Parts: sequence; structure tokens; C-alpha cells
Amino acid sequence: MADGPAPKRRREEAAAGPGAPFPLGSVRLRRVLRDSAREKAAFVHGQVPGPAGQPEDAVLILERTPFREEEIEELLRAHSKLELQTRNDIYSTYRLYPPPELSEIKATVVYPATEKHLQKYLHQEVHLIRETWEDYKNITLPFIQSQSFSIQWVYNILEKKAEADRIIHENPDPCNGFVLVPDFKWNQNQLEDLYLIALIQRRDVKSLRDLTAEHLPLLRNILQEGKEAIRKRFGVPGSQLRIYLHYQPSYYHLHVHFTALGYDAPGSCAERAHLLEDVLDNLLLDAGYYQKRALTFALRADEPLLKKFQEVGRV
Ligand code: M7G
Repeated sequence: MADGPAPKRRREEAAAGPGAPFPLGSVRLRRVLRDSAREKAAFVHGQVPGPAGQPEDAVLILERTPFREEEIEELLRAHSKLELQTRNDIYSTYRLYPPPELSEIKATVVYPATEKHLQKYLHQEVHLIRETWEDYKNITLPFIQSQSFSIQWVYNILEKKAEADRIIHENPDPCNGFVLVPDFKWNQNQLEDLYLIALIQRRDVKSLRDLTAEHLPLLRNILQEGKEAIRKRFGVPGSQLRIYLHYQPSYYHLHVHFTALGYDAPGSCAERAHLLEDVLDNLLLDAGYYQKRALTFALRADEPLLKKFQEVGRV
């Protein structure tokens, strides 16, 4: 399950910027990891032939995109087929087949994918953990040091080796600076599901657990400059943004999520999201707040970290 650094070929591709598109047409479907009717998304394990012809794993996330207001009239007018399904009194339902240019599917590819990526998207039961500071030091920290997702993609953004043209705002200060980019989860076509992330320039802060009063200027910059940049670029005021950190994150390089308040973003639930303004207040009240209090998070049934907590009778 160890992920370690991204394979060399992947790093070179990423460093070189966008290369040839992933060969979606030659994917062999292995299994559907998760299929969410509510999110209108399928998470799929597929394989493509690697450089020596051997099958290599990929994760594909296929999502139906939200409607755009300016396209709705065209969608109703220019459909290629319309089938009446049922009619009852004043109610009726139809199958409407849109023309190809209005039936976009957002496809996100992780390739080559590790076993840990496959696990991340596999639907499983979840359990709540209440992690004390001692648990963090004795169980979680050694675990995340031994195995966590590669953060090469973060360094590529910070070093302008990838996504440089997507940067919305940058504060280059090595200690209190950050880069704001659209999150992979957002296709930028509509504001309803607006989603950006701020990645800090410094590389020594893994997560919420590392934060102390020393980081207040950095966090204030992210809050103020991030809100201002989003207002300027997208016209969305700070009062309509949900600005938060995840605990546990998937990637242990501190980052802050900015999502549209009206969007029920994955991971914005009470057991994972910590509002940035609350984090600031907590650190003002007590510089060592996050090295003292217990934090709650959910883990999927077969995650090795859950096993570690079970071994010492903490679950
Ligand atoms: P997280 O809290 O560490 O984990 O957030 P999560 O993925 O379980 O939410 C990391 C965020 O970075 C997520 O919102 C991802 O969608 C986003 N993300 C991940 N990758 C690999 C990339 C990337 O390469 N580029 C961009 N722009 N966003 C990414």
C-alpha cells in the first residue's frame, strides 16, 4: 500500500508539462470502484498497456457536469431525440438526448495509479476516530511518514512545472506565501461548483496538526488574499465562500479549500472540514491549540491507519 514518490516517468511527464493525452479509448475496464447516483459520477479502475506492453493501472473519474444557464435554451431546442416516458395529469417525464457539444463528461485520470489510489475511491464502510495528540504522535505521524500519497504534483505547481497558466493568485513569500489554483474537481465552466485550493510555499507544514501561532500571518494571507482574488476574478464575494482545511487530508502539504457556499462539496462534512477562520481564532486563543486537542475524522474500513488504531484498542 505504500505510495512513495511518483514513478520517475510520471515525474518527468509532469515536469515537462502537458504531453500527449491519456489514451482513454484503449482503457480496459477492470471494475467500477464506486458509482454515485447523487454525485452523478463513476470511479473506475481501468488498465492500459504500459511502455513494455504490460498492463498498468489507472483510475478514471467520470462526472456529468452541472448545467450552464446560457446553454439550457439550446439544450431544449437542439436535442437530437426526445422520448415521452410518462404522463399523469399536469406531470410528464421525458428522455432528452442532447447534441454532442452539450453532453460533456468531465474525466479525471490518475495514471499510473497506485493501490492506495484504488483504495481511496473504493466504496467502503467508514469509522470515526477520535485522535488525541498522543495518538497523533504515536500512531498517525509515524504512519503518514511511512506511507502517504506523493505530493510531487504540489511541488510542480509551486515550481511552475505544471498548471502555471491556471494560477489565479500568487504570494511568492517563501514563509508566508501561497499559490491559489482551481482545484481538479472544478472544470471552471460554472460558478455553482466553484472550487479552488491554496497551496502554501513552505514545505514543512503537513497538516492542521502542525499549525501554531507562528503560522498566523500565513493563514491570514491565505484568507484575505484568497477571498480578494476570487472576488476579482470570479465575482464571488467572501460571504459566499466556504474556506476550510481537511483533517485528515489526502496530501500532507498544507492547503486550504475554497468552495462555493451553495455547493455541497465532497469533504465539506463536519468530520473532515475545519473552517479557516475558526482555525485562526483557535490559534489566537492558544498558540498550541492543535497540539493539545483531540480531532475527529473518518477512516474507511480497510485503511491501514484504522488497523493501527484498532491494534492499540483506540477504536
Ligand atoms: P485533500 O484534503 O488533501 O484530499 O485535498 P482530498 O483529495 O481527499 O479532498 C487535496 C485537493 O487537491 C483535492 O480537492 C483535490 O481535488 C485537489 N487535487 C489533487 N491533485 C492531484 C491535484 C492536481 O494535480 N491539481 C490540482 N489543481 N488539484 C489537485
